[in-house]
Amino acid sequence: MVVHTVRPYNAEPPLSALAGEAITPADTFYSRNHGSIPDLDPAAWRLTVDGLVDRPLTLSLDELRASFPERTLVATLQCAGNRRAGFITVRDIPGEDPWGPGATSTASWTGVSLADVLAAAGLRPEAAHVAFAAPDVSELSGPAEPYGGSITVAKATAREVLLAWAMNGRPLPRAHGAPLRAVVPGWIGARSVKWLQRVTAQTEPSCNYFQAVAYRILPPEADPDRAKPGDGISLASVALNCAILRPGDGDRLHPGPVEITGYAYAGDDRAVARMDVSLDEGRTWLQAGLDPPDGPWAWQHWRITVDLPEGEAAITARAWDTTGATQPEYAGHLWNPKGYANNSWDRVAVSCRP
Ligand SMILES: Nc1nc2c(c(=O)[nH]1)N[C@H]1C(S)=C(S)[C@@H](COP(=O)(O)O)O[C@H]1N2
Ligand SMILES: [Mo]
Repeated sequence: MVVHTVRPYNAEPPLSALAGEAITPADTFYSRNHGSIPDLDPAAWRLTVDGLVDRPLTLSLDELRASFPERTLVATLQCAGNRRAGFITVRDIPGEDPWGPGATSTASWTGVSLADVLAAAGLRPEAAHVAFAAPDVSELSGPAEPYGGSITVAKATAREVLLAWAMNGRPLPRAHGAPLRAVVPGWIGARSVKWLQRVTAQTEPSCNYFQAVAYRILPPEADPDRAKPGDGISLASVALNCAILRPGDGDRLHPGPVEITGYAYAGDDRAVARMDVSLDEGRTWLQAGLDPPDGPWAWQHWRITVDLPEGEAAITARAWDTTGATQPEYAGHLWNPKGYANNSWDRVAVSCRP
C-alpha cells in the first residue's frame, strides 16, 4: 500500500493492484480514517435508531441480522479526496493527503437495507435527513469530535443503502468498520460511516464537522481554516470520473502494441456510457472497451490496445455518462482549497524504447 499517514491510517493500493480485478480484495481496498480505528466488542455493541421515528430501536448485531432480509451488492467507494494529487500539481493544498486515483475501490457488501430498518422504526414524514454517528474521535475538527455525517431521506430510503457486516463474503475487517458500517453506493465515501452506532432521523443535515464544515467545495480563495458550518457546496453523489491504471506514469515500455487499462465510475443514478483514450493530448480520441459492471453501483474497468511508436507518449483518458456529460479537461478549473472531487481528464506519460 502507498501509506499517506500512519496515524490516522490513510493508505491507497498501488494502481497496478486495482487494475487486475473487478472486486478489490479487503487487504488491497483503500483505507481512509480521520481518527484511530476503534476496537468495538461485537457482543456489547448495539445500534440505536432514533430521532423522528415512531418506534426507536436498539439492536444487537444478531437482532439486526434476524429481523431484516439480507442483501448483498457490489459497490464502489470513492473518497472525495481521490486524485487530489492532480490538484496539488496546479496549486498546493497544505494539510491534506496527496491521494492518487487509488482512493477508489470496489467490494461486495452484505447487510440489510437501511430502508427496511427505518420502516420498522416508523420513519416520520417530517424527517428529511438521516444522520450516522460513530465513536472514532478526530482531532481534525478543531475541538475533537467523533466522526459522523448524513444523507437525505430520499437516499436513505433507497434500497441500495446498506448497513453492512460483511465485505467480499467475509466478516467486515476492523479497519473497514466492524461490526457494522453504512454503505452509501454512488455517494462520496465520507457518507459510508464505519463503526456505526447511531442512526438518527432529523429535519436538518448532520451538524457533525465532517458534514457541516469538511467535505464541501469552497471557493478557490477561501481559507479552509476559517470555514464555518454551511460554507461551500456540500458533496453528496460522486462526480463522473476515470483513471488510467496501467501503464503507470513514467513507465518505460517497448514500442509496439500496449494494453491501456483503467477504471471509470459514475455516481448515483448515472452510469458510464463510453470511455475515450487520446494519444495526442485530446485532439483525437479512440474508444476503449468497457467491461460489464457488477451491477449498477460498481465501477467498470476498461481496456484498449494501441500501437505506441518509439519515443515519448502521453496517454489521456476521459469518460462519458448516460446523461451525455463528460469530464472537464483541466484540474485547474476544479481546484478548491480542500482538494475534493478532482474528476478532470486523467493523463500518464510513458517512454517507449526498444
Ligand atoms: N467512522 C468513520 N467512518 C468513516 C470515516 C472515518 O474516518 N470514520 N472515513 C470516511 C471516508 S472519508 C471514506 S472515503 C470511507 C473510507 O472507507 P474505507 O476506509 O473502508 O475505504 O469511510 C468513511 N467512513
Ligand atoms: Mo473520503
